[in-house]
Amino acid sequence: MATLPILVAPDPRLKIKAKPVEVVDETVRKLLDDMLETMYAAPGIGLAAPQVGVAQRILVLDLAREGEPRQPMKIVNPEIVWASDEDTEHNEGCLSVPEHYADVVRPAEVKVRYLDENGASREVHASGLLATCIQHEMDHLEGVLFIDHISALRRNMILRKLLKAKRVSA
Ligand code: GNR
Ligand code: NI
Repeated sequence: MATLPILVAPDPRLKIKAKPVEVVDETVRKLLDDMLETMYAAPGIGLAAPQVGVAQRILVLDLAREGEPRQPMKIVNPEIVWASDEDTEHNEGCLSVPEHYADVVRPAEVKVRYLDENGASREVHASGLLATCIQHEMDHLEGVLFIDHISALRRNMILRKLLKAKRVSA
């Protein structure tokens, strides 16, 4: 296993629409494991492949609290097959938008169909933080960040700050 560098906005690779995985093979399983290790090290509760520069429809999640046993979820080619009419608002952050947070409104519950690490089709009915997080990760697969859900004024302010921080550290 290995940790991978996490891309920080603004970065054109975070804006690419990711391609479906054709076969869930050993390469995909290795990436899922490396993404989990990267997510735990960050630390974060989710990570999508575009955040590590891979334009494929792959994501990992683990919503277990500190001190609880790990609950890794490995998700390939996810599709929302149902979303609730009811919305919920959550204060979101993103490992690719470090140190910035904003309230984002999304469907409160979603049913997601996906392939597991063996290529088997599965479904998960997500509510609460899992619903928010899985939709946040699926946005990454479309090249969408949580800051794309807020006003252009705030988004551009955040992007300018991140760009400036990159210039200072370069
Ligand atoms: O670690 C993360 N926390 C989080 C909190 C609220 C809503 C979404 C998230 S996902 C984020 C990790 C990340 O950037 N995933 O893409
Ligand atoms: Ni994110």
